Amino acid sequence: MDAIDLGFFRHQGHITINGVFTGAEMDAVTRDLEQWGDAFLADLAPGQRAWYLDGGVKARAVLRKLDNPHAHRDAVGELAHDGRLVGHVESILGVGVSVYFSQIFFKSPEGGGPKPAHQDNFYFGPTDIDGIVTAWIALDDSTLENGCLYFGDGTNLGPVYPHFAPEGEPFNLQLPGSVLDRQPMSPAPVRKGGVSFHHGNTFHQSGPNHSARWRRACALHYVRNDVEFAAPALPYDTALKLRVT
Ligand SMILES: O=C(O)CCC(=O)C(=O)O
Repeated sequence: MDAIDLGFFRHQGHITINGVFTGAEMDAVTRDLEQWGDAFLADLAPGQRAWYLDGGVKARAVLRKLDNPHAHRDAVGELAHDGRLVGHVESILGVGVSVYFSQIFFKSPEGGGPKPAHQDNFYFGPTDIDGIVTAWIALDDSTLENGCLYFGDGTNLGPVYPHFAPEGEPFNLQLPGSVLDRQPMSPAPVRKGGVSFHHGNTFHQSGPNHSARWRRACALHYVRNDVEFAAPALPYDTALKLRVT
């Protein structure tokens, strides 16, 4: 495993490492998530539709996301423990890490919606802003066309800003235009099996999917073992915190 360039990560607030996992490994995880997604969709209560469905796809019900796959699917639990990934996470955070929360982001072909710019540390309110890193695993190639991530370089070195949520979308916390106007965002395409790591303060967003191909990703939010979500903006189930090392 090549060492992560920590100087680059600390300066930019994010770094991409391609080739952490193989394409075949990603296909196996995706097949499992498709089964889980189908079952989840079939049982989805009407009151939860806005939270989980992709508003950008009108023709049919398509999932936008699923929460805590590390706790519900063995395939993702195995990724969370995988030494090829955990080695990089521990280079950033230090030895002794847990997954506190995780998400699958589906971005459906022809209309999967954008994710507005935000800082994970506003959502999580951790006890140490430097004690958390998100490992965003590309289950598909993630490109400019299908809605790759964009980052605000160096925003990890700035503060956590207040976020707002649009009416009826409490889950869609986002940075205000007055802050974003001053901040260019750079695209960060990732090849299938690659991992993009970002600091909890780093501004990030993703565009809509204009392509005919899926853009799916698994985000594992790692913390150093002593870190808690002390002031979260949304509810998180602390019982699902998974000690990895
Ligand atoms: O995949 C996306 O579109 C959003 C990812 C994200 O917000 C995250 O990993 O923290």
